[in-house]
Amino acid sequence: MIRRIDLRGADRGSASTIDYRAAVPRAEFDIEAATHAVQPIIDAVRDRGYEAIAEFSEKFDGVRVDDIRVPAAALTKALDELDPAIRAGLEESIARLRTTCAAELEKDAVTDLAPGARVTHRKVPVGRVGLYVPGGLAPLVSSVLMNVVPAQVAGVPSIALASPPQKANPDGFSGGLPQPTILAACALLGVDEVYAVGGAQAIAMFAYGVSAGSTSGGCERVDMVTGPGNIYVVTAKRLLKGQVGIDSEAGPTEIAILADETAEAAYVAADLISQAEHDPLAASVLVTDSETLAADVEAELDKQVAATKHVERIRTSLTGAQSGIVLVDDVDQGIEVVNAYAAEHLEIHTADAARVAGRIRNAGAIFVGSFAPVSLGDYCAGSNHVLPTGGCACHSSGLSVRAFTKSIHVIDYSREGLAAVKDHVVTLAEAEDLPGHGAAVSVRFSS
Ligand code: HSO
Ligand code: ZN
Repeated sequence: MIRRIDLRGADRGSASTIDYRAAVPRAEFDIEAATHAVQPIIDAVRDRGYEAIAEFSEKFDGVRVDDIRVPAAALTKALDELDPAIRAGLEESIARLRTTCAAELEKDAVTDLAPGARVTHRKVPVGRVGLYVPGGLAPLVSSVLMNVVPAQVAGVPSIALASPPQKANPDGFSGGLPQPTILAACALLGVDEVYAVGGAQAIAMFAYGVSAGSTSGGCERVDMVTGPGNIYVVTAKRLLKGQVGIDSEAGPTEIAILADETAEAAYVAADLISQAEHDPLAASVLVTDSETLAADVEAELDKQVAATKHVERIRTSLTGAQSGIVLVDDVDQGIEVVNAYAAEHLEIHTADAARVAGRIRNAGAIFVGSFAPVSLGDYCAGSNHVLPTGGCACHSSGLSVRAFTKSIHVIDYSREGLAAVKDHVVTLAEAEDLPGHGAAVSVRFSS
């Protein structure tokens, strides 16, 4: 079912002509096409506020929402009604995330360069953030934690969250609110500003803000939007970047596994399936130097996929052009391939997995050895699961405390400190033909 890509015997080394990035293709994610659909939504929300949002909710989510702000009572009720086992899982996940996030907090860097010459790199949390949590194929309650906890630990004073309104269902759920587990997680985390708004309209709402009106509360604009979403959400973030800060773009999920003959085929197959379960466009890629393992994983996939709940979605993803088993000569070549691919998630199932992990430069997150599956990171490892996709891991990082923190250089020089470098400033300003710059320093020393 899954295709093979054979890179064995390829010309390697510095003169290599193989483009490993192209050898492992990715899902087509046609942002250009989505732009035509998304720009009018953004414009409408900017111009007509919550009335436009209500129209889009009716059109895309199939439900009329008169007030976009979720009432406090709905949050409390959702938490009261939360299954205790789910609550226990969320609490463990929150506790682990808080611990890792606390360790990530950076101190101000204070540097005394000379007498009276101090530069401080001050860390400041972003003032207000809008976190987006998709509903979609699976409502990702874990994404609430992954967005909220680092923002809270960073010290962000104002946090709002948006998630699509659900349709009414026969179990008595009246509709118009985000998925109840998502609301419960917000309540558990103390996030009380929640909006029943999904898709591109949610991102536009955060970027521009909307005023309160006769039937609805408003939403103040935010400084930064984070969180995963479908192609419309990603496109809206790209179009609104600049107007608002964004985290890295999160497209369809990806798992790459680098494995040798020591790997357990059943684990490898299960992990490939786990991420394929997200989306027909999800990518599952195995890179191995073992023909035997490749065959065993293929057999395991046949067996395990048939027994999964979301069999169609998984089959589409595993048989898609974005997934495959890549055969390489040895683990060294495998490392080159996975570094070029820059997967969102990379698992290492090789002898001496920790050493191999140390040679990985590009991955959103690295999972070391047989007992660190991506599912662990999705829920409860203490790491973040909002990670760069589409090869962006070669320049971007996953969500963390740092994503919610900015820094400011504070320059604190006395007369003595300035005197020591004044001639350099004047010379450099003249070299750039900007004598006014030099004069701004000299004036302080002309007696
Ligand atoms: N694997 C997804 C996150 C997720 N999985 C949430 C399950 N729930 C992207 O990293
Ligand atoms: Zn997942």
